[in-house]
Amino acid sequence: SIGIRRRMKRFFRRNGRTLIFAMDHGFEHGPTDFEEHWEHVNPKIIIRKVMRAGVDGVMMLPGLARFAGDEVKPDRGLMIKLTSKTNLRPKDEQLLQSQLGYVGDAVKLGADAIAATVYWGSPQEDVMMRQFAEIASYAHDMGFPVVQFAYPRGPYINKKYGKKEDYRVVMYGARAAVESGADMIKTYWTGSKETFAKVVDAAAGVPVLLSGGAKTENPVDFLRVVYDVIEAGGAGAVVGRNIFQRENPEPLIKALIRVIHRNEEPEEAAKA
Ligand code: FBP
Repeated sequence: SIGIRRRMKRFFRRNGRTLIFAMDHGFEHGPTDFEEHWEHVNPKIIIRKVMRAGVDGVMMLPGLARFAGDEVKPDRGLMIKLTSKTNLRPKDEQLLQSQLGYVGDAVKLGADAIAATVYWGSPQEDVMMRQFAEIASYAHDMGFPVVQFAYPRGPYINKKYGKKEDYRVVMYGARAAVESGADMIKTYWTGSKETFAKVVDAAAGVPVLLSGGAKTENPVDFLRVVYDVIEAGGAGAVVGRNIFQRENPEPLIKALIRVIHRNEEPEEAAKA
C-alpha cells in the first residue's frame, strides 16, 4: 500500500540504503552490554549522540520508545520491535522470542515500521511464525512496513551445517522472511561478499540489512564487513554494540555513513 511505501522511505536515503541504530540490548542481553560505557545505558544520551552523528533510523522496544522516542528526530525512521527474550532464561529456552507489545502500541508511539524476530529452525519456530504472521497482518492492514529479524538458529542447524552463519542457512532464513511477508530483512553476516550476494538474491528484492554483531576491536574490521554487504547488494546495516560500546561512537558512525551511502573504501572512510 502507499502507507507502507511512504513509511519505508523514512529509513532509506535516495540511494536505497540505510544505517539504523539498534537499542534493545538492555532487554535482550541485559544491561551488562553497556558496562564498558555505562553512560550509554541511558537511551536518551546515546540516542542524542547517534542522531547528531547522522544515523537514518533507530530500533527500540516499545517501553524504551515511551520515554526516549522523542530523541529520535522526526525526519528519521523509528522502528519498534515487538518481540524479545531475556538472557535470564535457561539456555534451551532462549530459542524463542516472545511478544511483548502490540502493533497498536507501536503505532501510538509513532513507529514508522514494526519489527519482530523469527528464529528459523528453532524447536519453537511454529510459535514465532504465528506471532510474525499476526503482527504482519495487523501492521500491513494499517499501512506499516514489517521488518523481520530472520535469525536461523537451533540444534538441528548446528548439527547439519556447523554454524548458523553458513550462507545456506542465512539465505534460507532470508527467503523464509520474504515468503512470510517481510518488507525488510535483518540477518547475519555470512563471511564473504559472494555468499552474502546469494542471500540478497534469495530475498528477491526485499531489502537485506546486516545485523551488526559483537564489537570489533578495530573499527576498520567492522567497516570492511559493511563494505562487502553493500558490494553484495545489501541495503545497509542495523548496528548496536559496535556503536554504543565505544566511548565516542561518532567517528565510526560517520565512517559507516561514508561506506554505506558513498561506497567509500573502509580504510579511506576510517581516516576521514
Ligand atoms: P548488534 O549490532 O549489537 O549485534 O545488535 C543487533 C541485534 O539484533 C540486537 O537488536 C539484538 O539485541 C542483538 O543483536 C541480538 O544478538 P544475539 O541474538 O546474537 O544475542
